[in-house]
Amino acid sequence: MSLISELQTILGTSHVLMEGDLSAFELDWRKRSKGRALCVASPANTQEVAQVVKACVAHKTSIVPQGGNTGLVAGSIPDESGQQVLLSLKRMRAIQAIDTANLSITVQAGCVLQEIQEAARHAGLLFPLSLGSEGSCTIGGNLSTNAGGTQVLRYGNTRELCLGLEVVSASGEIYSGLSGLRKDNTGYDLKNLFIGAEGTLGIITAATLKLYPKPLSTLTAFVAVDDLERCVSLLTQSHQALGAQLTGYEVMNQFSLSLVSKHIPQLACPFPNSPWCVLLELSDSESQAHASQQLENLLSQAMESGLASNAILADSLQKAKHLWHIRESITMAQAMEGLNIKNDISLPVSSITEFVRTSDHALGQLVPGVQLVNFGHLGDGNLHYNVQSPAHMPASVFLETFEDQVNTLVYQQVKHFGGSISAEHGIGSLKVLTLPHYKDPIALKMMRQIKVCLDPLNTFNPNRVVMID
Ligand code: FAD
Ligand code: 2HG
Ligand code: ZN
Repeated sequence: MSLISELQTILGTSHVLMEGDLSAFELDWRKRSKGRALCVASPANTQEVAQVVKACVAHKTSIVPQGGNTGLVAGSIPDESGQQVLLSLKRMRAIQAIDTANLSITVQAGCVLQEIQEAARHAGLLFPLSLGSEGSCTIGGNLSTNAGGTQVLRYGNTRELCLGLEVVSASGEIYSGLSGLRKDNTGYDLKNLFIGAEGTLGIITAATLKLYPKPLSTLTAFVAVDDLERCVSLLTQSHQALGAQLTGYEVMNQFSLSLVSKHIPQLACPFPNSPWCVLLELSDSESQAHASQQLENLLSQAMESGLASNAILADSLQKAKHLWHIRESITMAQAMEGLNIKNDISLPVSSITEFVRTSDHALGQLVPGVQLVNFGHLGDGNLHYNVQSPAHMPASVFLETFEDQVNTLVYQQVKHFGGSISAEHGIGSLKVLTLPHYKDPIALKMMRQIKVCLDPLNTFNPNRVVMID
């Protein structure tokens, strides 16, 4: 029997797509890479995933797992061969259980992040993972990329939010690790191999995740700051004043905010003349009045000492959402502006100002007039140091002429300052050839050994993250 016929028998004909417009599955979110799938297979449950894997292995066919296809490193689309099965987890979106005493939730991998947040809220609890793509990304994708987002400062990356996983292995066996245990030292921590593996080691089919008590109040401030150095000093001051109550600290340069104002005018920046802005969030378990007092004190000190030049304190949930919406729309506004180079980097917070000063200068010398869309999670030392063509140069010409040189310049700078070339988006196919230049060779060797051990036939997402000869 052909592979397609086998998949149709396992899943039903209507869940094996081969014709029509498959671009939603084959084109990456940034519209920079397009592949071609043999078919799109959409299982309804873990047993079906296991059967699909066994059939693909028998037919020596590789599998690309896909959740919401919001990844930014072209790791969730098939290659151009037309020979890979794209495995969409989107039908597997059940919330399986909420355990309020254990503060945990168990969900299928295709659950959309926002639905998990809502289910937690409904139970009077908080699932803190929060990203601009939360309306369409899935928890399987979040786990597979170890997504970060805007609450990492307080709650950690997706890895820190996961208690257990269910995974289909490359032999089609089901690893049932859906434990809600917070302590379990019975050998290697297998779940942490699959988290951040970008679909190269196994298919995540379900997860048990941590929930938290909902903070009593959450307050948001939008602050105008004259330069990045002051943004870093204000971060230090915020840590000192707010401690663990500081749940978010985002920076945005004015150029990134101007793109939002240009393409989404209802989200115009409140401080259009400020070179930098900070979005700061405080969560408090005492009272709204207590939180307001703390934030007001911090902001008035910042204004008096010259760290801040202006500030707005959102006095309603709606206003807070509006301010967050401005920040979270930068990626979309940048996409509306045109193709660009993304650098998702992390550095010690103490090196960030010097990194940006020297990198801005070097890029200006390489490409006069180059535009920097610089924003990100400063509290985590994570910048989205994105590079846009000069105003007079078409984006396609810019990318063709300068992409490699810009990447090399930025990555060399990252290396010099002791940073990482991927803080939260992963390696995918975009950075797979770059990684060996910046990763410790022994770490890379061990990564390849793990890949060969868990997926000896290179069935899962080949040529992503690590290349196997
Ligand atoms: P996909 O894009 O479908 O897949 C991502 C990777 O995971 C691929 O390698 C895929 O093969 C693999 N994969 C997917 N599901 C599974 C599974 N069940 N089992 C095994 N492998 C699987 N990322 C951040 O970290 N922080 C942010 O703040 C952030 N903001 C974003 C804002 C916008 C507007 C956009 C478009 C993206 C943003 N991202 C961010 C990137 C992206 O949304 C995240 O990486 C997200 O976690 C991907 O989820 P997904 O379901 O879309 O995964
Ligand atoms: C964010 O923080 C995302 O908004 C996307 O990680 C970053 O667009 C980007 O480069
Ligand atoms: Zn980010």
